[in-house]
Amino acid sequence: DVSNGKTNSKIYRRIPNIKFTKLFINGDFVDSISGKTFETTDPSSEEVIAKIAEGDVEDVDLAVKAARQAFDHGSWPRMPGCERGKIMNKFADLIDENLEELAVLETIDVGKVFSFEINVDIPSISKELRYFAGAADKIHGKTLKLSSEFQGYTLLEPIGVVGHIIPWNFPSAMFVLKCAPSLAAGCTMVIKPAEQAPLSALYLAHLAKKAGIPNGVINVVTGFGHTAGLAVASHMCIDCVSFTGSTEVGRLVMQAAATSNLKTVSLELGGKSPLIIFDDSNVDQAADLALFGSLANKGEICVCSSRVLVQEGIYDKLVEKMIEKTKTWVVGDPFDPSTRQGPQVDKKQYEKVLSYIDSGKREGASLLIGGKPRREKGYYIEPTIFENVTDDMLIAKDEIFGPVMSLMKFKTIEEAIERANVTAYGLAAGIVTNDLNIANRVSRSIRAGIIWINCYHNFDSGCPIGGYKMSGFGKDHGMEALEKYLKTKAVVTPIYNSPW
Ligand code: TXE
Repeated sequence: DVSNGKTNSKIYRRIPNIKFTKLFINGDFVDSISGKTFETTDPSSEEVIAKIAEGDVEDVDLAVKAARQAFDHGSWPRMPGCERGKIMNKFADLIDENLEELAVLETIDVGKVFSFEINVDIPSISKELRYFAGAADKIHGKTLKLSSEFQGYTLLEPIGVVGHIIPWNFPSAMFVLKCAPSLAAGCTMVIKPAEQAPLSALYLAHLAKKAGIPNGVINVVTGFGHTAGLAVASHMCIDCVSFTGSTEVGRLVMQAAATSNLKTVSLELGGKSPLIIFDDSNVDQAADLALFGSLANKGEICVCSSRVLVQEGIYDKLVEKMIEKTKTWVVGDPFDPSTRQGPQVDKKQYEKVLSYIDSGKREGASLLIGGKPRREKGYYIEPTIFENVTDDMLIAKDEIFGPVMSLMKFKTIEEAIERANVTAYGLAAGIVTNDLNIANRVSRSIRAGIIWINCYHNFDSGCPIGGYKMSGFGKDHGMEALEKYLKTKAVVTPIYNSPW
């Protein structure tokens, strides 16, 4: 029983089973051309887990050549969609068969809670593959009636070689989120995982090969952002780059695309999402949603509800309930089944979060609970709630990406809408109310890519997600994701003596 207590947690720690540490290019695991490696560490122990091949410009170039060859001359884009779907389903089966191993890798590399990985996160990625496997043979264009002498039709063709640059907060999920729709479309790809969390990407590449995805279709170049990542964004033979990460780097990716070959770009960037709790809400449920929305995955989720706007009538009761619940929110060993929150991914993120906590104090917000590192070893931070947060404070404006909630009190629905929208971001929002009219009005008034009503962090392969404003553009999940990886070609021909 993998979710059964500390005994198992110790067993898993002793056998991290790191089988894949090299670049995956054209179906083989290879050293980087420079021979350089970098270390990936366990954020709960601060110990090095493995040395990983450090890819750079030349390695990206090799990977792109393999992907280009597989696209221009290989079988993947040319095989019937149902055949691609069959192989993708096999890939999904292999993920299910290797659930524990993947969950362990995520927990060790990122500090993610093991029980969540094995029960929710990793199972969701095989579902994602199956969703897009089913779409692979349903990619159709349109017939066009142009005029009496001409007819036309559109072909939806795979866009070509795709560069996927992914972050570390959901390494497996991001890998599949990006590769599943692009595989279904018939694209080939180079994936650049985040340097903080390369292990599961290499493991997934191995499973993809085992499933029968042809060599060169998926290539994985581990390495750093300013070298390997930038090389992907600026490569002349990549047709499309799909990026998830910080807004700052999103700009660089777009610049690199613009100054190289004008590849298409999609960006899923930062957020500062509001959760709006109205007076009529059930206090207990609202408190649970607020904590889950803000603290899940240690706040390392782009859609986290880091701003919680609470109507004045329910405010005091809600605060009391949240403090009570936060006290029972277990921070600690991510392998322990009672743990709700593991360590932040690395020292840089840990220090970033602590510095935002300091800035909140300096700018005059009141610290309700938390605010300190949790342990001597490991990058643990207490779940932290500030109140009396004003819209101009840094903790209300910037993406903190840690377990820090900012509470704000509001009076009217108009004020809630205005303050919810005051941010430069527009990734997600949540509404807690039993009043359908409020829910409808607010959900249409907020400029964000997904609105959760009486729920939060609800993701589904069929439900598109992606931002408004500075949270980026282009969707992941859903048929909208598939569209990113397709190009429309119009074909026109004269038609003689048409009766219509
Ligand atoms: O992100 P980066 P970091 C936010 C979050 C976090 C902050 C910094 O606020 O605290 O970003 O995290 C690659 N050209 N998000 O530094 O740098 C990099 O190697 C091309 C939100 O980890 O944006 C990695 O693979 N690529 C987010 C990926 O970009 C470059 C999830 C993301 O790293 C590059 C993660 C460059 N010049 C962080 N520089 C979300 N939206 O979910 C870096 N990379």
